[in-house]
Parts: sequence; structure tokens; C-alpha cells
Amino acid sequence: MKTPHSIAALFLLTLFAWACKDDGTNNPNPEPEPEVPNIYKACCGAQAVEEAIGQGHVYIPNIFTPNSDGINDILLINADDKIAEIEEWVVKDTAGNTVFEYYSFFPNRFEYGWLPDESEAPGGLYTYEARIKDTAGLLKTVSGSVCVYRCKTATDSILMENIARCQFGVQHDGAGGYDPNSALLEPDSCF
Ligand SMILES: [Ca+2]
Repeated sequence: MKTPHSIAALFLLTLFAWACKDDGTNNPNPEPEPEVPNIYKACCGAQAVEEAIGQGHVYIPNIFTPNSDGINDILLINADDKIAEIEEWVVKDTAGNTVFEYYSFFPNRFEYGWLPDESEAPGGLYTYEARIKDTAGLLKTVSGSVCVYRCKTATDSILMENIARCQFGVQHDGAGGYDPNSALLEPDSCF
């Protein structure tokens, strides 16, 4: 025969078992959340290209921000006046797909730069090769990497692990080089 004490104990045991049943919230070994890949992780990990070609010099930034705010929107091959022509410029994504190519054009011209929309080039790292000719006819191939950074939110900048190493188009010194003292001009809402 059950005593009032044993009934109370049974009630408490039942209550405990009910509270401890697996409802998905108290699993001691939950599945880890799938990690969202950091598309900007490798950005600015390598320096911008600053290269002498014969008597000429070129500067190609390692980041640009094609969000149509007028600041660092277009990737250009910047050069001094001893560079005559870019014979070929090919940009690829990390899978090796060509996303942009242009042939036989002058440096420093916005109309010959790369301004990709998001379907063409989502945010992330890209590589390129450019065959560049100086005014004496010397040809040299330069290669480098560049980050497409879309400035969607200020928190994107948290993903930019190498942000201090980013070198922007507006920091071209006007003679095929990088000027670390010039302002990058990007708004605080972006970085
Ligand atoms: Ca921009």
C-alpha cells in the first residue's frame, strides 16, 4: 500500500523525468552551428602591386569597394607617364574562372577599369595578371590579388582581418606608387 510519502516521491520523480526529457534544448552535445565562411578573410593579405617596368611604374591596389558611392569604386591599373599600354589584363576568382578581361588600353583611365556588379563578382578575393608595356616597348607581366569589398554593413569590417594592410586606389601617389599618408576616403559606415 502506498503511503502519502511514497506518492509524493513518485510525483516528484515523474516531474523530474518530465523536466529532463529531451526537448532539443538541453542536449549536452548539440550540433555545432554551421560556420559561415568569412569571404573577406584573405583580403589584403598580400600587398598591392608596385612594380617597375623599364623606366615606368605601376600601382594596382589590393582592395576596392564597388558600391557606387564614388569612392574606390573602380579597380584601375595606375601608372606614371612612362607606361604606354596595358596589352592584357585578366582577373580570376578563387576557383580560377575568368571574371574580367580587357585588352590594349591605357592606364589611369576609369573607362578601362573594373567595376563589377555583385552577380559578376561577389565580395571576396580575386587574382589577376596584367601584361604591361613601357614607352620603350619593354613588356612585363605582373600578377597580384585584390579584394572586392562591398561595404554592405559596418560589421563587415570585423571580417577584414588585414584591414591595416589594405591599399586603396585613392592612395595612388600619381606616379605609379602607393602613398601611405594619403587618406583612403572611405566612410565610417563602411570601415
Ligand atoms: Ca566605393
